[in-house]
Amino acid sequence: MARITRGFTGHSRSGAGVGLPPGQYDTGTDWPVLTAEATPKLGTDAWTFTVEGMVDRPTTWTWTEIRALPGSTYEGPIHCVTTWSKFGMRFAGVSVDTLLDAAGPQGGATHVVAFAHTGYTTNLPLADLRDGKAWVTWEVDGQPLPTEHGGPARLLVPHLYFWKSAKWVAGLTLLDHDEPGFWERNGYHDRGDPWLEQRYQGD
Ligand SMILES: Nc1nc2c(c(=O)[nH]1)N[C@H]1C(S)=C(S)[C@@H](COP(=O)(O)O)O[C@H]1N2
Ligand SMILES: [Mo]
Repeated sequence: MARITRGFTGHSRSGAGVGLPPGQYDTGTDWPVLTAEATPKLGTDAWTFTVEGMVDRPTTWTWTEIRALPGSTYEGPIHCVTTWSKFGMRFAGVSVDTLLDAAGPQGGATHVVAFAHTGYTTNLPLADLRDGKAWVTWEVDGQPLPTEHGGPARLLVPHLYFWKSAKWVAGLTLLDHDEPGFWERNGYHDRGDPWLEQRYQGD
């Protein structure tokens, strides 16, 4: 079970720290909905998750199959580039490590494009999805993830701005190069580390 380390005051490679990242405010109990697309009618029967591209074993899980994998949880904050942060979130799902290990990333794979059932895409260095830093999640605070927040399941990469956490996630494509996703093509930062305030290209 991966957690944000409490009381950490130093600076890691990602600049992760405790409390509010620069330029953010605490939204309290409110959880804003931000979507550039129409909220889909996506039932669990139609939902699948695929890991493809530069992997030895391209793999697709159905809803039933992915839920049978060993579970993993995240407790901690999320940070949106529109300047709200929300603390004390409790998400449950599966670690992206479990999914990547099953598919077997090839040595040359360095980057990932996460894609959604709705067409949304976002890019990440493969390292940002490794070592207990990312989840596919279907439960929040003990309840099924609401549709407007990406249910049945979304990607969760809480150490980066929340636009990297693709709602209605459909899979990951592993690449040997970086390929900007939807917001990254529209002026947002390639990596999006909230502690380094990487909001827009050039930050
Ligand atoms: N499929 C999809 N995922 C998405 C988006 C989107 O438009 N489509 N918006 C992103 C953005 S910009 C943010 S801030 C978060 C918002 O998640 P929330 O609505 O659950 O707060 O989802 C991200 N994931
Ligand atoms: Mo966002």
